[in-house]
Amino acid sequence: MSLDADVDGAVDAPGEGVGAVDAPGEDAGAVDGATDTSVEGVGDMAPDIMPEFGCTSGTAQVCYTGPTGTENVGVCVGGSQTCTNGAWSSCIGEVLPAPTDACDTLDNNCNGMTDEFCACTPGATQPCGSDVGLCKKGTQTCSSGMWGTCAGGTNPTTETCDGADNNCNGQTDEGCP
Ligand SMILES: [Ca+2]
Ligand SMILES: [Ca+2]
Ligand SMILES: [Ca+2]
Ligand SMILES: [Ca+2]
Repeated sequence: MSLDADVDGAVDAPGEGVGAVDAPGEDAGAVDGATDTSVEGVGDMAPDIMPEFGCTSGTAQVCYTGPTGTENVGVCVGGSQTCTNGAWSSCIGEVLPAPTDACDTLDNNCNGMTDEFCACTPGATQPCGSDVGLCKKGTQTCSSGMWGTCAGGTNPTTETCDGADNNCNGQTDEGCP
């Protein structure tokens, strides 16, 4: 029998799979995070504090349901909710982060950076094109965060034997006899 090679490889693999048990246990802790630390697993049997339930009808409080750290950043602000029949209403008037940051000079996704995905500020202009040979630079304008087409300039043309650099590559009448 020749067992040597097969045995070594088979033993190692199953042991590594045990680590997968950790993941389900972590999910339970997210709901009642404050009570977990001292009592560990036994704490589930003692529902002593439930601060999230119930309210006094007619009262109001500020609220914000966006991700932590985004309130009052960029366009994001909190709202208010009122207590009716012992339950809080939904949060009214809050502004939550947008999925992306539109190119509008505002921090729409509330990450502290304004228009971070935009190449330019709407309405801005810059020179474009080439001023080599017969070419003249034009101007392009920023629209929706992207530079528009180059307008007002002179673009390269096919090189002809006319004493000028028509294709704007820095060489005059290249290829001519
Ligand atoms: Ca923006
Ligand atoms: Ca942003
Ligand atoms: Ca040329
Ligand atoms: Ca030419």
